[in-house]
Order: sequence, then structure tokens, then C-alpha cells
Amino acid sequence: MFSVGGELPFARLIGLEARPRARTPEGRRLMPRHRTLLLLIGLIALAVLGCGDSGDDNGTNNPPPTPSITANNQTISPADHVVVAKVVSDGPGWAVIHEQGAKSLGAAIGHAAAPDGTTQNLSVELDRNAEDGETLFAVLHIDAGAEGTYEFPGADVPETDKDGDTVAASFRVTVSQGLNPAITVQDQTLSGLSTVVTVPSAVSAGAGWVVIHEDNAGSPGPVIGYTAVPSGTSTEIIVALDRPAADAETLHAMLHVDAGVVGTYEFPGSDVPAFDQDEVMVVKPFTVDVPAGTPAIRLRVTGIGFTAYDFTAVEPSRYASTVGAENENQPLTLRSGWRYEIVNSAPTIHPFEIIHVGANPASDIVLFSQGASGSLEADVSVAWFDDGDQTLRFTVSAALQSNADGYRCLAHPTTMRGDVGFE
Ligand SMILES: [Cu+2]
Repeated sequence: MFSVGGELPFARLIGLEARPRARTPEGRRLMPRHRTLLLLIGLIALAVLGCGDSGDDNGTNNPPPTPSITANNQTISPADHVVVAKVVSDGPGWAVIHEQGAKSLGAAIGHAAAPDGTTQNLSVELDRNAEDGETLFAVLHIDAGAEGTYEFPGADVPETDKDGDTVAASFRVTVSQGLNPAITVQDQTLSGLSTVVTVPSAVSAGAGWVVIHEDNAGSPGPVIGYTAVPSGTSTEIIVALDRPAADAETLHAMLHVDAGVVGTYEFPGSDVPAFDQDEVMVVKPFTVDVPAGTPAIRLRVTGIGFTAYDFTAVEPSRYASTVGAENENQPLTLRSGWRYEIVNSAPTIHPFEIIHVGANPASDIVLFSQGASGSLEADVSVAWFDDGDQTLRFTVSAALQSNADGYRCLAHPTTMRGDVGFE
């Protein structure tokens, strides 16, 4: 990767003033004083406990991401598309490709929308064919005017880092007559979530899919997950699975073509396995280690004042239906036998509890509590875990399913509460 933000003062190179980012209130996920309060709580917790939880998936509700852009040297075909490996945008943004100028960044020759948060392997169409051996620059812009309309010169100025330099990366392209489909794999330990695996790289000739298959006696068996990849080289491809991976399980990463409706996975159907230029199917096996106690699904929850909980993210996002569509105090639907992690951004103000709902809050039976003790915490079948800070984990065992039907806040049990169901 070639992140040059620290080497070249792009803001000065391209004659742009670093100016504070104008954000609409809708663009903010948390109001400033909440953010400050959360930061203070986080710092205190870090100081006291000497530990912190690092969200390793997209869709976190905690501090805004540090904007960055990463582009790798790459072989391209056709010559008018490049892949930006990773974009982290604080609010909606753009990945803009510039050519190299005589003494500075040259003209922009293509752009693609980069949504709020992290985007992996973003394909950008160019206005012209890139030349073999050409150096290009990927520059992160904000999307500050009409969202989804690229306005530069105008409101959609380049994003800047804390030093005021433009967030940019340089990369070199090799233009090929045709890409040779390929995939790499790596044995891995799933320490964050048991439902997420990473494929280090794949080369797809045209739009494709990185597909994870179960093992079937040493060969690829049924499909348990897939992620779209653009034409060209993609890196660090994150694939969410249909089910938790088992410890020491063998999986197969296979490249498929995206031949039917682009962006819709059609297999069995038109999206058949890809073959390389030697007519060999592009598939490699790897093994996963899943440490005991690894959760399958992570839920992020925060408080809306003292009036409600708000579940702001489900990781992996393919399990978004775990949380109901309501705006607050959403019902939760948990999967029998699966292990969950709940990250509560306000554990001291709003300690989270799972309960058996009583006729009134005073008669609720507390099963798990982030601030007191619950009657199911010692049950080995639920393997209750509380890090003393933001993070809770439990397994949906038969004992939990037969007792739990709600959640609440220890401090605000009349207003901050919702239903828990199972499937
Ligand atoms: Cu509360």
C-alpha cells in the first residue's frame, strides 16, 4: 500500500485550503456533548481497567472513524477501471482518481461514491484508459453538497487529516490484455466474530464473488457465505457466513463470476465458479480456529437520553434482522444456540440487563446484569461474560430461552426496556 499522506503535502500541492468540514446534523451519528461524554467515560474506563474493546467490523456507533484511503499497485483490465482497496469516510464521501501532474496532482479522471464508514475494494471507472505503468492518485473527498452528486470544484472538497493534508494514496497500474483469475487464502483465528472470515486477495476478470464453501470430504461443499468483488485485484475481502464457523474447521474460498444480474448472487445459476487461464478452478482451502467463547453476532447499543435504548448496529450486518425496525427499544430476536456480544456504549449510566418480564418493573426477574447480579449468570450453559466495562457475552442456551423474554436498563427500568424473542 502506498499511503503518501505523511510524505507529500497534497493540500499545498494542489493548492487547496484545508478547511473545517461542514456537516449537517443528519450526518452526525452522535451529538457533540454525547460524544464528549462518551469519550470521557471511555477514557476513565481505560484508565481504571487498562483495557478497551476494539470494534473490528463496520457499523460501529462509537467514535467517528479516522478518514483514510488505501490503494495498491494493481493489474487492470479493462484499462478504464481501477480498484481502491479501502476507504474510511466520516460521513458520505468520494474516492476520486487523479492523474499525476507536472509538479502536482493532475486532473481528476474518475470518481465513485464511498458511503459513510469503511468500504472495501471500491471499483472506480475512469474517463479514459489508464496507461501501462502509469502512477495514479486516489483522493478522498467529502460529499457535503447534494448527497450522491459529485460537486467539485464546489462543496465536495478533499478530506484532510489532522495535519491539514489531503487524504490520498498513490498507486501504479499495469494494464493487462486479460486478468488471470486467482485467489489467496490464509489459515486464521476468528477472535472477533465466529461468523466472519477474511480472504487476503482475489483477482477477478470482470465482476465476481468470493464464495466460502463448507468442506465435503476434502472438496468444496455447500456455500455458507459470499462477498462481491469488482473486476481486478481485491484485498482483505471480508465474508460473513450463514452460521458460526466451528473450531478447526476447513473451509474453501472460491472465486465465482458475476455473470447474471450484477450484484445479485445467482448460484446455482449463471454465477458459476471462475477458471484461470490454465482452465483450473480458482479455489483454495484454509482452516479456521475459533477460540471458546467467541461470539457469532455483536450488537451495539446506546442510550437515547434516559428515555430509551437504541440498538445502532448489528455485526455482521447480514444479521440486521436481529434488531427490530423500531427507532428505539427495539425487540431482539436471538438465534437458539448462538453466542452474542452486546457492546453498551453507556454501561455506567445505563447498565444493560436481560430479564424475565414481570407484571411491573419491580417484579421483573433479572437474569443477567451489567450493574448488579442476575440469577442465570452462574449457569454454565450461558457462559456469561462481563468485562466490567462495555462488553457482555452470553450463549442462547435452553435455560436462557425458557427464562428470558426482555431486556431493560438497571437505572431506568420503566422507560428503557424491550422484548427478547428466539428463533
Ligand atoms: Cu438507563
